[in-house]
Amino acid sequence: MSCCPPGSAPYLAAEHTDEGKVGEVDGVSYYQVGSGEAGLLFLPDVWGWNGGRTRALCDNFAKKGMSVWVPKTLPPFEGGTDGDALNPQFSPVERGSELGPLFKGDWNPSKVLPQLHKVVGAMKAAGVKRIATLGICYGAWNGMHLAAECDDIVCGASAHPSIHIEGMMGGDPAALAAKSKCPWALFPCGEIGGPGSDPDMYDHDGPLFKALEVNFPRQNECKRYTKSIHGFLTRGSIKSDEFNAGSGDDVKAAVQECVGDITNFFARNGLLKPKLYYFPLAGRGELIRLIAAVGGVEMTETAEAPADKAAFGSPSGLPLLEHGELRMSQSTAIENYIANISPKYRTLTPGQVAVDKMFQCIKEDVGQGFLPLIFDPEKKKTAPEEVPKIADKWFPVIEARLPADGFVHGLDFPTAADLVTVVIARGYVPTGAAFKAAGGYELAAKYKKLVAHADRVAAYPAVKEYLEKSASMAGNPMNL
Ligand SMILES: N[C@@H](CCC(=O)N[C@@H](CS)C(=O)NCC(=O)O)C(=O)O
Repeated sequence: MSCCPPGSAPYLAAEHTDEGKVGEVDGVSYYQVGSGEAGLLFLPDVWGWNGGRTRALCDNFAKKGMSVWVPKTLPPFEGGTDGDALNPQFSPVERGSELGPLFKGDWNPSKVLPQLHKVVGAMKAAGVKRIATLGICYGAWNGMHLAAECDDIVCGASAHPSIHIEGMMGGDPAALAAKSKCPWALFPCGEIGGPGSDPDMYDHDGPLFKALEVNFPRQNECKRYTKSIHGFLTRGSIKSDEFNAGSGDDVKAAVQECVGDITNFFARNGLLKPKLYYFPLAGRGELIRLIAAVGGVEMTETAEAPADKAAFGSPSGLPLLEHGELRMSQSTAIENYIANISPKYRTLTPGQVAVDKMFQCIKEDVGQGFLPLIFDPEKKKTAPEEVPKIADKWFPVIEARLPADGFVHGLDFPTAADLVTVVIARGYVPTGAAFKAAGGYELAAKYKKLVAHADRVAAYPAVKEYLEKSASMAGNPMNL
């Protein structure tokens, strides 16, 4: 849940001034805001490209680092909204039966998808490299059809999905979902069977969700907004003279929560890059960097700490991580998060993940032992006796778990457990500096297996490439 109090997000205001511009590609108009490689194709509800708070939401997603595009695809009905879809006063609660002919006719995906493909082309031409779709109600029906035929979509999300229109048109929504080429996050509304609710096909036990899980196991998400009604994200608590899907501060709070859920799902699926805050040295950051490099997660990094570390859950220390709306601290937790979202590490078993975590914690214990010996001038004097003691306490434990050949889990790629050995054997802060303080402790002389394992891991192509570029592994900005 967002930490902001209800009403504070600018997209919740009744009035909104668009921050983007209108463009056109091959006869299809669109609203566009934001820039960069992360593209969001916003597929609106039955009020179209300028309905409710659609553009306010889009402007907000743009501020999170997305290039947002909203196609205008529907011939207007009774004047529409800004020339698209339904007019703002149209009530689907009272007149829902009038929508069927539109869904069968000009609003059918067979008419809409060719237009969406043109906008996807324009997005790519503008430099977008990764595309997520956000389908609102009816828009999710188009989104699911697009996800079945378009290889460019990395993930889809939907608030109050109406993919069940596929069933109303004689098709099978689950069969459609089974064709999706990407995972989805679904946010249906209401108590199942209650007023303003979405059907249970979207829930974890529902046929549509299960169909998505076949090709993307454990990558799909569903969270039911039981206290909100269908339509709340774009039309809850909007201008009073328009059709409203619920009203009041609770609805606004749910909108903020849902925007956060959508953003974080997009982030986890590679649309947005995580940002690491850490010093240019190994310390508690190097394993995070290595896991990202081998796991296939592109990260950005800065040594400039944010003003509000408390928002990350840290009283003062780094590393910190920012991803989507996620703000977090604690190196081991960050290592776990990056491994969790890594495409490479998706198939690790709970047992393998647990052993990786064990190695990560041992690395932290080793660090806790060495850090005072390199930073505290008095304790530094004891390094010649203390460093071998710490080494003899922990390194035999590590060596006992290392294979004579290959990697810890017997896979053809190294995981966090293997990468820990590289951080210990090659990182300057704290191990290299502690060895120096001890008068030149020779790790390779006593712990040959550990060093040989680190060498093997360092030769793995992604690690090798990382080490060739890394300034932090040997980084010593404090002259230790
Ligand atoms: N338990 C925390 C410890 C964080 C920590 O102590 N970080 C050190 C650098 S490795 C730091 O920033 N110290 C300065 C400070 O706390 O202000 C973690 O694992 O991330």
